[in-house]
Amino acid sequence: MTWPADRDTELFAIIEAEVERQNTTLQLIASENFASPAVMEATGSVLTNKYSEGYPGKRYYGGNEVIDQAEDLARDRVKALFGAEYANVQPHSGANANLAVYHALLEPGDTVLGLRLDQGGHLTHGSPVNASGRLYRFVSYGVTPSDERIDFDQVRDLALAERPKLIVAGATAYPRTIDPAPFRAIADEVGALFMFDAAHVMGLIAGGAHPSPVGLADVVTFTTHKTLRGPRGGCILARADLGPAIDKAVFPGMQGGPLDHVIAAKAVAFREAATPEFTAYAHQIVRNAQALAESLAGHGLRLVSGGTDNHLMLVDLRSFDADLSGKKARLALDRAGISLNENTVPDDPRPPYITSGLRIGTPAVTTQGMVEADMATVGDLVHRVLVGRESDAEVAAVRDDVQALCGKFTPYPGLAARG
Ligand code: DSN
Repeated sequence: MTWPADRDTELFAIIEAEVERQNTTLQLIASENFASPAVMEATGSVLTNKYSEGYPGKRYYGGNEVIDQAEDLARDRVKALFGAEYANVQPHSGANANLAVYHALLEPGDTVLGLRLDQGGHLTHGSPVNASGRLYRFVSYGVTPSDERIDFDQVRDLALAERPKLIVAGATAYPRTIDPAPFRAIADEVGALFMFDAAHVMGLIAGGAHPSPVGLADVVTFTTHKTLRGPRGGCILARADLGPAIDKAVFPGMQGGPLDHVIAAKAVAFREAATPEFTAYAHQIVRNAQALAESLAGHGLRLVSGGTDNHLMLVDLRSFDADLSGKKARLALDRAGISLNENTVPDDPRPPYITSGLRIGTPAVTTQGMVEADMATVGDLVHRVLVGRESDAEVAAVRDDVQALCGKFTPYPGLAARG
């Protein structure tokens, strides 16, 4: 064996720095989580070496008898977890999963309904800068101005007027439960297919904390690394009769060789998500989000829709401090060791790279073991930074308090020295 004998200290020092950052700062990005050691072990396995274009039993390369077992296990586990008829575990990401479904079900130019990006939708739900918006004719629905929840009257009116071939539900920054039932009813009324993009909430669905769209929607797409706490990747569930078209759309339509190491890690995550511990975790994510929302509201911050019933909340900063954009707030919080992202609020007057809001999520801190009382502390820390952002001393003091809090909930204590 002729591996290089010297350790790549340059690169591994960078990884060690990231371990240190994750261990000592607060991760409040709603789409992030801490994967388990078993998920990371599978991701770092020899399965990364294999080429396996095709599907189990129908590959274009030899030597796939072991890989077939891993992919079959992943498919069987995810189907059992969500009660699905069909699964494709190959999408490299949620975006790929969505685009593959469009490729399978639509022709270029077909009409699709999706949630507006600035109201919580995703780039792949028809943004003009995304392939979805360039290839298909997306028409956007939004939230009502009064309660900032999905406007189902508008969804129905648009569906009746536009006669879409597909209706897409799901969001990337929406703090309320999305009930799949009214979407199904509207899709049936106009003869449309119904896809639910459950990327953000699939862990909540696995744990029974949110209603499942599986069985109601024709197709459900999701990522495996958000609330579901698996490796970075995507997945598609669908009615059995749509399976062949979706398989073809993923490979060879959109992707080449699957990431077999990631598929194996998905199998690990699906097993973890089927445990009673994960059910408790999913419910705790929601309780923590509600506790954090309460703390922030108690400090005078306005929450979009007045609160949350999932894993995230959107803070509208405009009434708190007209001068404070989402971007300015995020940069100040970063200096204090609190990671989150700026986000548009409904009908945001600022552009998407500045924004008037913050998106704050609890999946990662809940994995660390934090509970409601800790969320009150986190809310206090966020508020202190927003108020004291011009004072280096105050930001440094919060940074110390963040480190002390994280010291009680270190996600990867064993990794600190290894990288
Ligand atoms: N980037 C993801 C998120 O943060 O929600 C969506 O793709």
